[in-house]
Amino acid sequence: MKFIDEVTILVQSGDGGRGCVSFRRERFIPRGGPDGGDGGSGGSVILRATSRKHTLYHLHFNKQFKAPNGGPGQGSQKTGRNGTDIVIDVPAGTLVYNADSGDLLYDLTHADQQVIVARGGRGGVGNLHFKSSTNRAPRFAQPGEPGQTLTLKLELKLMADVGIVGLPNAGKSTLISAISGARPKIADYPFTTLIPNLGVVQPPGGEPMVVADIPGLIEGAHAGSGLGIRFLRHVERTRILVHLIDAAALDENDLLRDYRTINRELTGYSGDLAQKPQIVVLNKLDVDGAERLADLFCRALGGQPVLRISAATRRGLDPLIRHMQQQLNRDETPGG
Ligand SMILES: Nc1nc2c(ncn2[C@@H]2O[C@H](COP(=O)(O)OP(=O)(O)OP(=O)(O)O)[C@@H](O)[C@H]2O)c(=O)[nH]1
Ligand SMILES: [Mg+2]
Repeated sequence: MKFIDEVTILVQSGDGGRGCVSFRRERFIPRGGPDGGDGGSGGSVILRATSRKHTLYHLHFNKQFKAPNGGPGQGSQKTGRNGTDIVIDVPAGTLVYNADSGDLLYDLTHADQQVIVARGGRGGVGNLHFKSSTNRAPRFAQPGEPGQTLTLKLELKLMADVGIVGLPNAGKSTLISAISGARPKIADYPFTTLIPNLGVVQPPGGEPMVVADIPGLIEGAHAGSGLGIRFLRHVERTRILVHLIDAAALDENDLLRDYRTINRELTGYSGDLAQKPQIVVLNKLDVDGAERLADLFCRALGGQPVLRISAATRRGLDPLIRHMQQQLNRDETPGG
């Protein structure tokens, strides 16, 4: 399945049905009164956020949604049928823009939130309603109200509690697969992972945390190099970051350089990203010599806390998960 995080769709609500002009016809009552029913309302188009979708892929091929019109009113005071609503499921974290004006219309941040993006037209009133003492036999009814047509641009910004950032090959995908059910591709070359992956970490006795593996961050990403800029926007809606650094490097300068490169990219994209609480984590501590580089790196960073793990051998993962929980509890602002 492809990762689609942007799509443009056309939505059309149904027209309201027209009201009916009709008169009662009964035996022995030569001129019955008006009995024209109202038209039914047109169907609406509704967007609903769901936790079962993680991309906008399903909208990539089917981009037009037209809800049915309301049925016309009928004689004998019968109301026309209402057009059924169309419900379009989207992942939580979907922003809805008017594609023509560029205005942000809605932000569906949590599952089960729903909005009517195109409201069905109201049905017209039948001639029954126009009966009065001065006009006992109205020969008119209202037309139905027309539906709305709108072009919407949907943009997904993943909502995750924790974003794992780091240069290619740092071990982000290895880490997310070690702590959650996510199974992204892992390999010994940069740019293995091409799309962000979400996983749920379930700490024993704690709240589940949604974690995102954000690939593609490289030098110059914020200015458009590679795919990084597309994925930086997913970092925007994570609450805290795990900044993962490959400690199986040649010398401690590599570690510092990698660390600063990622921080520069975050700052370059937006001040908000740079301000997010960050847990600095050195990975691949199972490799010979990594411990020594880690010591030097920590010294260079001053007193800042740095965790040491091996995602491959699972060393240090429990303390890391506890740290993530603590940071999230400290930072209670939802959505980030
Ligand atoms: N020795 C050792 N190797 C590791 C560890 N974690 C990851 N690796 C290896 O490092 C390589 C890169 O790991 P990935 O998890 O694919 O790295 P990534 O950060 O997701 O890389 P991209 O998807 O390319 O951005 C793989 O060969 C992993 O097996 C670790 O703790 N120790
Ligand atoms: Mg990866």
